[in-house]
Amino acid sequence: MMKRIFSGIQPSGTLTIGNYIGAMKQFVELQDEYDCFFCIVDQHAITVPQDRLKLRENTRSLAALYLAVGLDPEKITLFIQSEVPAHAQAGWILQCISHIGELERMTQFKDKSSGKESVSAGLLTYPPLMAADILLYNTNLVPVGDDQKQHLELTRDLAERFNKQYNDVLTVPEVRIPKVGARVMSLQDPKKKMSKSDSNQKAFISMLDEPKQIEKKIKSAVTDSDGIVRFNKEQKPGVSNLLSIESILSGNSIEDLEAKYEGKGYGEFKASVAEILVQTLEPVQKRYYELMKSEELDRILDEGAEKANKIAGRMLKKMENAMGLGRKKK
Ligand code: ATP
Ligand code: LTN
Repeated sequence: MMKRIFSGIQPSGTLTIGNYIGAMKQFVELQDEYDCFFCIVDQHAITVPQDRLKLRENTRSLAALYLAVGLDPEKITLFIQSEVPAHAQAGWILQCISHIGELERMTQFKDKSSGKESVSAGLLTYPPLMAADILLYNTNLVPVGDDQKQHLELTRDLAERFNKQYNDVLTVPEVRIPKVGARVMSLQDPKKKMSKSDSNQKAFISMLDEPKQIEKKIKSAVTDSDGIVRFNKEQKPGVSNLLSIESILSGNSIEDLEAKYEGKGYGEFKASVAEILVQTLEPVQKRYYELMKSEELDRILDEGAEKANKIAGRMLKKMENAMGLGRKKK
């Protein structure tokens, strides 16, 4: 039997090339070898305030983008988290075996709550819901960007804890992080990860940016003043970030690119980075706009929810039985 993959993306804004390189690109590469479940995690998105209409729009847009990058609905299952109630139910169960201390130690929680007077309880209990997403499907492998490593470790701990305390029903998943591009950095502050909810639009390339915007944003990307195109994450974070982007999208190694730019300035380098971005995104955008107009999208999401509900419902019953919740279910 094919091994199973699960991954999720929040509909919290238009995806960036960080999401594409760190997550979606891997998904496309893995879809032939694994039984893949990809989820639009709207319940995770509401851990911070969201506008109702924007959330709907972002959810649909994310579904279209999943397909536009080349995921084939005949091979994969695509669905919306809130349309599969077992996620919230299993999330509650896993919250009850999580310790407040371990949740408070999550760096994503610390980052998103730092400097805020008050944050939602959901921001703290975000990881057990993510663990539920994964564990409901007997997932073997979870492809994500580097920032999610800690959440995956917690997911594994929770699965092991549940199995030990109750019954051996949960599969302990492995994480898969890309070798290059696991953490695409902000164009304006290359020490920070590129994030779709950054308030500074110049900090990221959105997957729906037009060629002119892409050129402008790359031109204004922060680099340094020594004028040499060389990879050195500590001393040249801006240049290294752009080099990684070009390397992943073009398939050329960093060394080859360094040789290509030997004796050349940042102007030429940046123009070439912008060009490969435009080339990569053009066909994706074309397909995206076609999908957004079609009825195909709703059909795919309906079928996805139906399949996910069956599988997740079965695992939820097993978890409830193991814990003695309700009456015995078959
Ligand atoms: P937000 O800014 O709203 O918190 P995000 O941009 O971090 O969101 P998510 O929806 O949380 O995006 O992440 C979706 C996937 O993209 C995850 O697998 C995550 O690891 C990956 N990812 C996000 N940002 C980057 C990045 N800068 N580089 C590489 N991978 C990333
Ligand atoms: N926490 C992830 C999104 C996410 C996810 C998941 C990823 C929610 N559930 C399950 C992989 C598997 C994020 O913020 N990037």
